[in-house]
Formats: sequence, C-alpha cells, structure tokens
Amino acid sequence: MKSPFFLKVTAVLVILIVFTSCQERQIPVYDLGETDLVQENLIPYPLSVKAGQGGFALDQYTGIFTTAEDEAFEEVGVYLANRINGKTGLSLMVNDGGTQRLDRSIHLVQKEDLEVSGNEAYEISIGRDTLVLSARTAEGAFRGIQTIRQIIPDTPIDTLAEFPIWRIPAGKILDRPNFEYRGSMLDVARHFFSVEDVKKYIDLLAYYKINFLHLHLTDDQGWRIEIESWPKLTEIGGSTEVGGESGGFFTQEDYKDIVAYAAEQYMTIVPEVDMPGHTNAASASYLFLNGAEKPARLYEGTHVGFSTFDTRKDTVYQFIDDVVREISAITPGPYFHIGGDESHVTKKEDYRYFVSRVEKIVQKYGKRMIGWDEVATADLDSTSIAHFWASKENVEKANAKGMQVLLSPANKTYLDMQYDTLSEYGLHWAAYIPVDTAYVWTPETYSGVPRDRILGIEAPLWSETISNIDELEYLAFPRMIGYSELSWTTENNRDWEKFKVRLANQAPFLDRMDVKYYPSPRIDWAKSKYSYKDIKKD
Ligand code: TNX
Repeated sequence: MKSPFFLKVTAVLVILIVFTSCQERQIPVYDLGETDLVQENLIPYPLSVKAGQGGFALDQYTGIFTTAEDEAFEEVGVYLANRINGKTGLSLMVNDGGTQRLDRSIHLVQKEDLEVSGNEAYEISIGRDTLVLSARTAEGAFRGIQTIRQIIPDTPIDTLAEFPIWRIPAGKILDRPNFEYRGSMLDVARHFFSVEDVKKYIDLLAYYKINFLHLHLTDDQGWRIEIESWPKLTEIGGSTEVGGESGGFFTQEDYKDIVAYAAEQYMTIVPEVDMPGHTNAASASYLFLNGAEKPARLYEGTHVGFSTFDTRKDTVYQFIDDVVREISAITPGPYFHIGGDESHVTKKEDYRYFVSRVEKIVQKYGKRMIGWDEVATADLDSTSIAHFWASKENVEKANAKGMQVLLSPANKTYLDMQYDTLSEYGLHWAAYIPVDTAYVWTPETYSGVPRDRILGIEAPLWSETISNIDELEYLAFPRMIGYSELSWTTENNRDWEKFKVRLANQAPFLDRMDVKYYPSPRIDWAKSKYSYKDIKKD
C-alpha cells in the first residue's frame, strides 16, 4: 500500500529537459514521485498488471492520436477525450498534431500482433511521455479506454506547475475478458423506464466493460415495444404497470435510439418477448391470443404464471412471426430472447411444441434464440441458448443437447433480491444477496456445465418493486460492479478482500455520475456522500 506521504506527493518540477528534434522546444518532464499501477482501483481487474517507474503527466498539453486508417478508432479517441473532459475539465485534441503545443501523447493503435488473444483484447503501456493502448479492434480499444478512465485520478496532484496535472502510474497492462457475454437485464415491463433512464444505465455498465443489455420488453403487466402491424399491443397493453401507474412504451424509433446509443459503447441489446406465459398484456390487447381459462384483462398485480398464449392456433404463430420480424429488423445483435419461463398454465406437451415452433421463427429472422432454462425441456437446436435462472436439471438437459448456457442463478445474480432484511426495495424469494454473496461464487463451475459451454453471466433486474431510476440504481449498484468482475476477470485474479477495497474506491465515480447506490456497511466507502453509518444492519 502507498503511504499518505506518497499519495500527497509534491512533484518536483523540471528535473530533466528533453529536446525534440522537430520543435526545438523544451518539453518539461516532471518527477511524479512513486506510483504503483498494481494497486490502482481497477474493476474489473485486468489479466496482468505490471508497475513501472514514475508516471505519465496528463495535462492540457496532452494530445490523443488514433490509427488513421480506422475511423472507429478515432471515434473511440473522441469518446475518451469527452470522458476525460467530464472527469478533469481538460479539453484534449484528437488527431491534431500541428496547431498547438503538445508535450505528451496518448495513442490508440490498431495492432494484430498482441500478447493476448481475442477481439476485445487490449494492451496498455504507460511511460513518461506516451501512453499507448493497442488493440486488434475498436471494440478492444473501447474496453481499454475504460481502464484508462479508471487510472486517471479524481484530483490533480500538487505541483509547482501553473496548471493542473493528473498523474497516471507507469506500467503495463495486458487484458482480455474471461467470458464473452457480460450482461445485465432490465425489466421495463413491470414498471416502465424511459429512454433516458436506460441510457444512463448503459453509461454506467459500459464503464465496467459490460457488453450486453437484455431488455425484458413484455410481461403480464405491460407490453413496451411498438409493433406496427399490431398497434393495440402498446395502445392497450402498454397503458398499465404494477401498482396502477401509467405505463408507457418505446416506439420503434425510441428502441433504435437505445440500440444505437448502446452500440456507440460497444454494447449489444438483447430484446425479450416473454411467451407463452407472462403474456397477459398481449392477450388483453388481442383476445384471440389467450389460451388461459379466464378472459384476459389488464393486470397490475405481481403474481406470475397465470397467463398463456393459445399454442394450438396458427394465427398465434402468425402474430409471433410479425413481432419477431419487426423487432429483429431493428435489432442488429445476434440474439432474440423468447422468455419461456413460468408457463404454469400451459400443458407441458403444448409448451414444448410452442417453444420448438417459435425457435424456427426466430431462426427465420436470422437470430439465435435464448430462452429461460425451461426451454431446454423442448426439442431444440444446439445453436439455441438456455438461460439458467432456477433449474440445474434443465441446464443439464440443455448441455446434453449441446446448447450453450447463460448464467443468471437467482440466488446469486438477481439484482431484485434484497441486500438484507432491512433493504428498502426488492424481493427475497431466492435469497438475500449482500455485496459479498453476489461476488463470492465461481461461475466457471457453479452450474455443472463444462466451462466451454458457458456463454457468460447476466444479472437481471426485475422491476416489481422499483419504479424510477433512483430505485433501479439502489438495487443495481454496487452489486453490478461485482458481476462485471466475475464475468471479465479470471478466477485467479478474483479475491473478495482485494475487490472490497477497489469497490470502496468506486464511490467518487458513482457520486460524480449521481448514482444512488446502496452504501452497504460491509464496504468502507471512500468519501461517499451517503452516510452508511445510518444503515443499522446489513
Ligand atoms: C421470476 S426469473 C421471474 C420473473 C420475476 C422474478 C422476480 C424468471 C425467468 N421469472 O417473472 O419478475 O422472478 O424476482
């Protein structure tokens, strides 16, 4: 650990003078004192971190340069400049060599030949004069700049210079993800969340290298996505939500806006239309869809398992074809989630017939089907994915069919589970999940499925008990930060005692982003604006 003396280091100005051949100008070099890149508060922790001597002085005379042939790298450079501006107030130029004084540079370089494999891999070398981020793809560069954002200190160091300097520790980072799918789910059906809310959540997730956001778009209490060929779905089915509030829905333009916003941060949207159960809002809009005994009427409660589509009517599949076609057309990502959970009033045989038939529709529109683990009871293709939430038995069935598995075990990853008995929001049917329980488990072995069959991890946020962004943030943070590390970082680099310290130091970022996170008393929060002493028990 660094001593307070070094944290408060006063840099001694200009101990070395460097002449650059072209400019014939003296470039000031600062003694930035001792640094240790290994101890930085990086989440998710990278594959390998080695400390170097001293550091890189980020200041107003730093420029950002990106591989010229690749526009996407330039966009990543501009994103970095904007985020540095948000954190430090500095306005760094991107790819502007000639017009102003430049002392140091940050380079984003496209390079095939890296020490680590994979599309999202990146390497960072931080020296006194240059900070070089190399990646095979702009996506890798985007993951890497999140690391750069995290190692820029919150405040400038004390120097004799007449302008502020942020000290970035020298060293080398090699990194790549452990799992290719690192996700969260937001239930916009039980309570609706606005485009702005979803965008804020995307911003926060991207900082922690999350690359998938699954939107649970339909359920008994609401249908939240415009389908042009079936307008009553949103006119009627979108008008309610849990507790009798006013509901809402995304127009297709809204949805495209979310998809594009996510794509700018290299995040893929996974749309879910839950069926054949959880379909009361659809059946209340178009009565012929209903296969349940009671006529469907708009519903604002929180019971599950009472609704079903009529699985033996061809018109129902024509309807589903339209819905999958319209949503797939505005979804560039590879996946379509068909739900398939808790269809308690669908006969088992009808359920299996339904899921197999819908799988074919999803494939017809070029997508890979994901379904909650019950779908593995049907006859399915090995390209479809089982989403483990409750049943290891179903997951074994999926494995036997050669399917991949996405991990969201409810007792470990459900963001709507309460932290403890005093938690303000959330449920506890699966478990209480304090921050350490959320982090301390091994996804690699938890489901019993071989490692190479595990697509990744997703933390779902069901919204029966939350209705606004503050409440969303209370349940998602800080736990979501732990899921980021569980899905990105290799097992040998995960350690609760070390993670806990790095997590405590996320408070300034969360405060700056105005995140109303739950200040768990298990964490010794750094400069948190919340008084965790007020919380009596965890
Ligand atoms: C179970 S998880 C559900 C959801 C609820 C959630 C509440 C799953 C596939 N189904 O319908 O919202 O529990 O925790």
